[in-house]
Amino acid sequence: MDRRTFLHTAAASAGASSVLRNASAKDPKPTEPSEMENGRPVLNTDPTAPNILIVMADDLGPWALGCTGNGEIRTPNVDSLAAEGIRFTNFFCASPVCSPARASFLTGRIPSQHGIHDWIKSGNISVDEGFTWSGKDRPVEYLRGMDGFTDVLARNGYACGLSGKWHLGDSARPQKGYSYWYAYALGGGSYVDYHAFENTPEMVHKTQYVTDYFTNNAIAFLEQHVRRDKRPFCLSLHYTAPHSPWTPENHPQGVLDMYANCPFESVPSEPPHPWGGWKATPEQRRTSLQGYFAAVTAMDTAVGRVLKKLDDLGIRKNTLVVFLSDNGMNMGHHGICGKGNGTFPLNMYDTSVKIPFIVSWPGRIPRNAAVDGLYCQADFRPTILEFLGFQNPGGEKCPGRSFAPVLRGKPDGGRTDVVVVDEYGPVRMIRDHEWKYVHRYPYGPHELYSLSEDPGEKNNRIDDPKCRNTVIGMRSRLEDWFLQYVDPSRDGARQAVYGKGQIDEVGPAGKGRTAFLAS
Ligand SMILES: [Ca+2]
Repeated sequence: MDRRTFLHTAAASAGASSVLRNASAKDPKPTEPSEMENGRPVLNTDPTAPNILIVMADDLGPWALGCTGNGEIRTPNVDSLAAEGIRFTNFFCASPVCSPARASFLTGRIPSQHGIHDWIKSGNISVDEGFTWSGKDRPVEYLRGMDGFTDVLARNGYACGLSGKWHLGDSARPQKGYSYWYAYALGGGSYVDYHAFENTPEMVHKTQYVTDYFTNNAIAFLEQHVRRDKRPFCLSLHYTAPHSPWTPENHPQGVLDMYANCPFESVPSEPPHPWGGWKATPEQRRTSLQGYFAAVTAMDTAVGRVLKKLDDLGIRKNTLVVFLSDNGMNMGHHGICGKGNGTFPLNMYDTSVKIPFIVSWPGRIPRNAAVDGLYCQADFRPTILEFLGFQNPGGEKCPGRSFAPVLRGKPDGGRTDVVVVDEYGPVRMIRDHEWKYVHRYPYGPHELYSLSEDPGEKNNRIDDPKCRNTVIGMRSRLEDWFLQYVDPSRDGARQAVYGKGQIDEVGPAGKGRTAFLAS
């Protein structure tokens, strides 16, 4: 079972067509890989085409970082990224669960455009043994035919590498322009007993602490790259931390010990939510929080290793670093353990939909800045492509809006009437600075919160006569917005998404097969 050969052949998916940069920027100038020059590393020093490092955490709520005010958790390296860059205080996932959010970040499409509406339970890998969550499994390339921003980067001369979690189907196959593919086989699981792909379709069994494994592969990419390749790179380092499991055998004792006496006063302990909330004993709560905090700190230490490697290789000054999570997380907030699917009906609390988002490029973008504008993952693709001077093919059909001016230290002129929209199957949310409205198709229950008066979202005003016009107005904006962008064949409002996993494609591609599990 350690090693298994697959029948299908991995193939890089970078397309051949060229993409023009915006007229205001320089012409496309893909460069070819080259050998070391006189035994010294060949470094990309072109400030108009910086290297990009994307560090994505898994289920990391913004509340679980020192730089957001948590005095109990230790995250000095992420805190230093924030201190030397921009921290976004109102950044939202496109859907509060792993796979849909990751797909939206990559493609700029909302779930009702890309068709991934729940965490992918089946379609990750090809195995006959029943060791996956769904028993036997076969690969499904859920984003087949859709461009990621990494495809655009690859076509414009970037070397793209992935180390870590993929969780968008067919994990053995390099996709979306990545030519270095060290992918975690499933979406999550044990930190010390798991499978991965190491640039080949042959799966390997690993027992190294997974956070260190991803980090080592990321560092290997950096070392290999500067030895032989002067092209800019985009390295996606996707941790599974701090996603469960949080039991002691999954994390290093040394980092667990750091929290042995932690009171965990930074995390609310609320009565179990009526929709299937967290019924933990005090001992279970402590074990889970200790493991969660340990997973965060171990990841932070690993991030520090990667940043030091950038320094040691002399490339930090020309590398844009982005740190984010795929979705938010409740660890007792609202009496929930989990994110959007921590309850049923699925929830859209800020703790589920708000994510940490930090961008750092010392000397090039503002430092120690906090930006409170409303942004979401679908904005990243247009932002990074505009920032680099590339066109965004298909962008006009997607809702994302570039916030590249913010990275340049300029006021962000648009979005005075900001709308951030989230969706998880038939549950949709619209939010501005003042109000949040949640609509559940077709029967409800619906919710309305005054975020200025009730930031904890405790008082549902949906039936308050004083709020009738607010409900009507926000519902209308929500429906208009989705009508503008939804692909009817992939419309989440029509899908019975339970938060228990997606096992097949939706719409015509699924040919009538069941796509979502109910239990
Ligand atoms: Ca996640």
